[in-house]
Amino acid sequence: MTVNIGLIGLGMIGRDHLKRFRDVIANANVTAVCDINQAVANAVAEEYGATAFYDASQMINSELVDAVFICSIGPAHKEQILAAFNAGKPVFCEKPLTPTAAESREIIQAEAKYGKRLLQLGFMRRFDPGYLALKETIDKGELGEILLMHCAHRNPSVPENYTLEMAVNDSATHEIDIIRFLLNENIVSVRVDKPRKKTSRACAHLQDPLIIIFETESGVRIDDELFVNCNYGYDIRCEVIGENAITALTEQALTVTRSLAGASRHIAASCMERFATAYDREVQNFVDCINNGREISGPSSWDGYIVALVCDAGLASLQDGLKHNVTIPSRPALYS
Ligand code: NAD
Ligand code: ISE
Repeated sequence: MTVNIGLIGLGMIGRDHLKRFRDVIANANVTAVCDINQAVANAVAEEYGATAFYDASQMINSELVDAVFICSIGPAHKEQILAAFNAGKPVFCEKPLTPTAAESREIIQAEAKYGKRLLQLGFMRRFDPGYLALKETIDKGELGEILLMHCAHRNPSVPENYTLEMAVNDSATHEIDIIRFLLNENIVSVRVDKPRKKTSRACAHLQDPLIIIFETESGVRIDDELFVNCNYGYDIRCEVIGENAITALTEQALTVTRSLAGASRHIAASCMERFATAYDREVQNFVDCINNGREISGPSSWDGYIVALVCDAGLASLQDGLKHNVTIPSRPALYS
């Protein structure tokens, strides 16, 4: 069977996923595309042989669409997810689930009312071979008791409309999710530290870099460097410090070049390059669940809700510099 996909939001990641559906993903076809920018919707529809829509709810309810793929901006997610749930259609949504935990809670309630999982969230790092290898090492107990983690999230640059808050609820969201995934426990406190020095490359409204300190239920302390104008490339780092051993993501390049300049490795230029395999796998998982009649799997609305709770605390800390605790509600059976 071929799943007919309706894709909403034809910006940077939306177009990357469109190419993926065309070139990589099996058993799916993008039949409809939607963007509030009508010129963009028309041009992309023509390029991909899809039907153009300018209103998400019309596209979601169209017979052309079996499943909904949301790549619009965060503030538009809630309404589009709820429309897909109302139509009983499976939905893949790019992170964040929603910009606030209160909105995410509405999604949890709506999915619970439906009675089974309908949503996969775009936390693609859970499909990345490097992070999966880290998780395997941790789960085997090779490190002993985990004590610390050091993370870095470096982007070469960000556009002018990237706000200080986005360092927490757009970029650090990825670490917040992957920390829970790797350590099998929740984050219980957050503190955002604003170093006195900032890069001259950042816009005036940004403090860049930032350091975020997380603590988990068992007391693992994690520092996350958010440096979104690092200039040299898209560089994601993660080192886990255990009592017996230490493990870390390696450089992602598969080769080393030796020359008169010394030994060098290629560094990815963007998330699309760094996480290409992870994106391919997460999207194929979504399509396969639908095709095989399985309940949707992978990162859930619940994961998105918990991340949003941590982000809310992070945003509060961004204001006052203090440590903010996160209270984690008990997990409904639907997400066990
Ligand atoms: P973008 O600004 O490049 O594109 C967003 C598109 O959505 C624009 O074309 C805009 O016109 C359209 N849009 C906005 N509101 C809409 C609405 N109500 N209905 C239909 N279309 C609408 O943004 P982007 O960088 O592509 O990011 C999109 C989403 O993907 C965000 O949630 C972002 O956090 C996420 N994202 C995830 C990753 C990842 O690594 N998983 C990477 C980049 C972006
Ligand atoms: C962007 O939205 C992403 O999700 C990227 O993966 C992340 O690295 C970047 O900082 C975000 O702005």
